Amino acid sequence: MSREELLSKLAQAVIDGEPEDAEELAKQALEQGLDPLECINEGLTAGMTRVGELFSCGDYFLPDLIIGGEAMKTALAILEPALMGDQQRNVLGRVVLGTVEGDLHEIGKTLVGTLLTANGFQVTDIGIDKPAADFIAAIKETSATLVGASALLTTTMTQQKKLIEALVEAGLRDQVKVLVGGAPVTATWADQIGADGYAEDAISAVALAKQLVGA
Ligand code: B1M
Repeated sequence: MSREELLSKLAQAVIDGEPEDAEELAKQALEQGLDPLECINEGLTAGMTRVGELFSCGDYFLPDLIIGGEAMKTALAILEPALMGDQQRNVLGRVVLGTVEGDLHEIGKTLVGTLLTANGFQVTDIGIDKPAADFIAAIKETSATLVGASALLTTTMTQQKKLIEALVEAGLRDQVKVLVGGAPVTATWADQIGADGYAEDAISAVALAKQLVGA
């Protein structure tokens, strides 16, 4: 199968919500020497974007989002270890990463964590639907100097602001740089809430994280 065909089939497996196909295609892609990051961006994420569009226009419903997410996660489980091949030995910085309270979207956040880890950061992923208090507890526990908050809903973006306010209240704002991201998040929003940076995708999150910790 050609590269284009494989990427298109990976996207289709997510659109159709077929985890087994997605897994098989991901394995095949690696066997054929495709770049795992290209498979994620041009295959799986392209499929997920289409799922979102179909949901927006009313052709897809919640179960379609769930099964599309499952298909993407199954393929990521095959592709992400291949990304880790580039892992460096020196720890560039300690990061606490999570999806904010009220938000159950985990795929983008996890991808950001994987690429940060692959590029030398020590990542504590606290998971999804996490209140500011959980981020703060993890920052204290790990002495992290960077915190990443993901939000995929316009209604949960405000939790990123609450996190920054809670960091100030806890006296930790000077200790940690705050990185925000997620589909509805913008650089303007990041500025508005006093975050240190906004990244549009996982690759730019790594570049920004390096910049923020001075690596
Ligand atoms: Co939901 N959902 N969802 N969903 N979902 C969206 C986000 C939506 C845009 C779909 C749509 O309407 N077109 C819409 C939000 C509208 C809005 O508020 N603007 C939406 C909705 C409405 C909902 C529900 C409310 C639906 C309902 O119940 N009626 C509900 C809310 C549940 C909740 O969170 N409380 C809901 C539920 C779900 C599922 C749980 C079923 C499922 C997630 C499954 C899972 O994560 N295990 C799901 C899915 C799959 C989606 C879409 C289709 C795909 C999200 C995804 O995984 N994308 C999504 C539509 C879309 O985004 N096109 C949608 C792939 C992933 C790689 O990209 O997450 O954007 P993304 O991450 C990127 C960047 O954003 C960035 O880097 C990542 C990698 O490049 N990034 C960061 C992300 N976090 C970052 C953090 C950083 C830096 C960069 O620094 C810290």
